[in-house]
Amino acid sequence: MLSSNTYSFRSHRTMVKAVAVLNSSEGVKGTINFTQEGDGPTTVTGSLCGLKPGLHGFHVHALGDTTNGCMSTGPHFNPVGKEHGAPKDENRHAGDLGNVTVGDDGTATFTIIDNQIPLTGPHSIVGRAVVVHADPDDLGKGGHELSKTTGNAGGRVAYVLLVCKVETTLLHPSLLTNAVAYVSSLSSRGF
Ligand SMILES: [Cu+2]
Ligand SMILES: [Zn+2]
Repeated sequence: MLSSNTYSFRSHRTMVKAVAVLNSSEGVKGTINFTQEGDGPTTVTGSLCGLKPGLHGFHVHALGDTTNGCMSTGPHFNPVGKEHGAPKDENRHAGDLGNVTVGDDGTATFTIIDNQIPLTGPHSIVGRAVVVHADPDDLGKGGHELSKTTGNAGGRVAYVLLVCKVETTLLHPSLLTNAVAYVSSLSSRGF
């Protein structure tokens, strides 16, 4: 007989994806994809164009409200009441993703892997806004009066909502092994 322990089909992980499409009156365009597997980190991959070369502050802001353009997206997403900081800092807003680097051709492609921007649960960033700023984020260390709240990253040049959340259930690799074992056990018994 097959034991339920040996052929457990309970283990699976959920893959959640979200996409943000940037479009601004200043001509900034781009697409940013977010992927999270299970309760692991979120991988952010993006490409942007139409920005001036150099560093640009890149954050998740708290509100998905764009009735007043970038300004109504609220402050940096900060569900646990911390100060502004760098992505690797212990003391940072969840929405602090640092800077994106734009090349001389005005484009940027980047990958960010981060533990504080889940796509599910109470601190999910889905439905909030992604904002690209005119200036570099000083990561809380610039000594400016705005360093500890916004990184003094200047105007908000583009924003988007995180939309189109898609969940798919991934088969855990061990399931495949179990399935193969199950099939071979059937055939060995003459099925
Ligand atoms: Cu911002
Ligand atoms: Zn911040």
